[in-house]
Amino acid sequence: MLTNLQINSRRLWDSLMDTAKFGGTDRGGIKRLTLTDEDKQVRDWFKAQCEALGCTVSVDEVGNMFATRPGRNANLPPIAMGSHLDTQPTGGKFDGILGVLAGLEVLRTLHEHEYETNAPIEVVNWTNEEGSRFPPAMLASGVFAGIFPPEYAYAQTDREGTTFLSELERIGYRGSMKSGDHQLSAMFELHIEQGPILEDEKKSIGIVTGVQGMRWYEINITGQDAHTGATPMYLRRNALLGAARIIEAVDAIGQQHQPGVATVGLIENKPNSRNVVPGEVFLTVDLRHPDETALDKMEAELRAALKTILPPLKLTYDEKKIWASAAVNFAPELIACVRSAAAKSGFPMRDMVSGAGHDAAYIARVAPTTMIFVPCEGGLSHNEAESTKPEECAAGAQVLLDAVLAYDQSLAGHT
Ligand code: HGY
Ligand code: MN
Ligand code: MN
Repeated sequence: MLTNLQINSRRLWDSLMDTAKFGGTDRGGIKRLTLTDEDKQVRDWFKAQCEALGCTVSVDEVGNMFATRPGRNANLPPIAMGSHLDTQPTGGKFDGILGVLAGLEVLRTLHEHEYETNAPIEVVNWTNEEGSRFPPAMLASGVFAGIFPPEYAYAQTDREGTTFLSELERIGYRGSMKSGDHQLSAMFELHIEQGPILEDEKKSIGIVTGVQGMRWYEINITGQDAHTGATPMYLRRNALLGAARIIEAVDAIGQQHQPGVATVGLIENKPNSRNVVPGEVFLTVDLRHPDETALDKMEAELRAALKTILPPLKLTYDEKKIWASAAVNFAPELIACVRSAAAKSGFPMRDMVSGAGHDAAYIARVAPTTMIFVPCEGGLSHNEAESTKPEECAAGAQVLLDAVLAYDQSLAGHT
């Protein structure tokens, strides 16, 4: 039986707007890279808000935060609502943040109505979902799911050579709890869609059935620094020219394998001087597709492109795959809870697979997991102009509350 508890839309929106000041940019976005001072500020705020509700907040060895509200049956592992508070360098106010703050709104709603659940209910802030500062993405949920050992995360460095561990310790969020020891009954992740489908179809709720496969590569291209005035064209070994042709080839791979996507997102050109023929380029490639076989083909075509394009330009290169997250399907019993919750409120909905990666993709390997999407304006995300409406956030939070309580009721009688 579904309850009549209603989340407080105004309170949720105020929290979203208030916390946007932690790393807020003058273009209305958020720059809150993982494990920076700004990340610490929002973590401290989140911890205080949850403790004020009587929750215990525990932190694991890679900084994942678990704010737990007790339930009737302490033997049941918590039902989690999780996402991330770190952002891209030019991030928006909602990517990840909506999922954590909507979870907080659910806790606040349960608290003010003194509603007792069967299982403990918790909100999780997963460290370094973005993978922008310390690759790969979803790093700490990956440690929790046993994909990466904690030492792998600790050793990751940003482009300045600073390690994940040194920053985790510096901001005081290296917890003592072993990551992954903390069992979960389930995890629900609310997130903006970060694409245009829901808005285009005027749907309020995305019933997310899974996440597509994703792979990241790092490529170094080596030529020779030379004088732009004195070096004839036929004698050049121009690494940036090679990079330009690889960028074109990567885009062509994405075009040919739609709905797959392919992107060069990060490039470093050295020495990056206006009168030096560039001798070295570092670039990254991001390939994604719902089907792993198609991803294999895209990967093979990337490697073939490197082999055919660079040697004729007298360039050498090295390429390494630094990350692969296989396509994942979510738990049917949780998807059913989301569907019934959306139906209860009469929200128009549609099933979909996530194009973006999320912590839920890894948590699904160790606990029943699913996601809920809400639309964002123009499908824009990873952009300071990212936005959505209070009523969209409220609809997502209401469905999150009702889905969690529906699942909690299904656990009644479980010991
Ligand atoms: O890369 C992703 O899809 C996620 O935003 N980290
Ligand atoms: Mn996200
Ligand atoms: Mn993101």
